[in-house]
Amino acid sequence: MLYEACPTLSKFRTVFAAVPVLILSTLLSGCGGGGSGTSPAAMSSVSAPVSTLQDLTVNGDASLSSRAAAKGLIYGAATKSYLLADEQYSKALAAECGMLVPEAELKWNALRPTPDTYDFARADALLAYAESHNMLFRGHTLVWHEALPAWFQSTATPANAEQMLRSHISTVVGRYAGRIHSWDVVNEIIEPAYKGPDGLRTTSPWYQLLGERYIDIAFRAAAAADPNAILVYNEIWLDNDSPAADAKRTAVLNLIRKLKAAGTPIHALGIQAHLDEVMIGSNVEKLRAFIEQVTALGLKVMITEMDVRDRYLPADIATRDQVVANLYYNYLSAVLSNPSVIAVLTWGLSDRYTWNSTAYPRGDSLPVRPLPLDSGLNRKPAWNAIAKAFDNTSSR
Ligand code: 9MR
Repeated sequence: MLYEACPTLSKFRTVFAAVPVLILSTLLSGCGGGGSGTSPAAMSSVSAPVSTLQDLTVNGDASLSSRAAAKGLIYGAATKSYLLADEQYSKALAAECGMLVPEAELKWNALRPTPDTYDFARADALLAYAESHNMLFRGHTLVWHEALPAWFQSTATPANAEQMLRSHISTVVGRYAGRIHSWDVVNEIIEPAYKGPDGLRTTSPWYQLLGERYIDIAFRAAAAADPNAILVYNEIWLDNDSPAADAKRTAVLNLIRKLKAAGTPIHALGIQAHLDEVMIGSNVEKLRAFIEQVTALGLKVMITEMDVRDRYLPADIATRDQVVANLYYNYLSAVLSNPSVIAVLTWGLSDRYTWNSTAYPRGDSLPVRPLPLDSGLNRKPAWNAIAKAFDNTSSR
């Protein structure tokens, strides 16, 4: 199927009244008379502007996971255990995904009702579902500054934090050892905006309790508990072409170098890829160069939480879906050109269930459309974009 070209310029002008100029110029640059091709966005963009007509036709109706697998790649999605009760949805997960990742069930606040107890019921249910449908399973996440239980703040101290961290990791990773493809050992640990040393996220309780060494402790504890899992450092907001993202990418590279030099068992970088409106005019070449630097340090790369916000896009569904799909396609084509990228996961599968509905709702209250399937579980242009990026990439 070939998707609709740009709607009328007047429509864009009305709807985009509040949108940053960069995005607007990029969108218009694909609309015949609208773009001169010399706007800053057009100049910095290495692939087609997101509003141009891209042919996202794919052959056949094979699933995303089988198209990925044909290239030695993995495709999967995040879900929550209670959503499996939605039979239509759980069938779609089984049909499209070769890997599942729990959106919440393996976080501290889900697993640790009290300092001395664990509740594995929901994580176990998700893993059982994945295994019964021949899907791989990811662990997310052992160390994060968010999603800590209410008791954590009053219980963790500089004196007991190392032991708490070690015993949590050995218990949780040990329980699932041999059944987990990869663990997000540490999540979102760099944030140069806080001006801490080496760009480390100084507001993290783990940093405040243990200093930088919590990172090495966590990786070593995970490796000891499951020597076969791929151990991942998962990070957010690495994608944009902005000074903030430049600083973040630099700090991430420095940290990886430091960890490798210390012999920390880190195997992969997770690039979350929660793409936003800024990414629409972005230079994916920078991202590709960053991935090359990461892989030159001996790490694999996983795209771990991909979705595309549509909060500032026009209400018109065909237009919105086209812009979102083009961004999926441009981004994935760029990152998959590096064969060390081994997996792509979306943060959810269908617009029926997405964190963006509450975190980034649209001003006009229309439902958001950031994922490959619509809320009726039908394949959208974003699905075609992912499928085509997989079809076009080379084998791993
Ligand atoms: O999508 C997740 C949401 O349902 C949870 O309430 C939230 C807190 O646990 O975490 C969200 O997932 C985040 C992920 O764990 C790490 N990267 C950012 C994701 C979106 O906030």
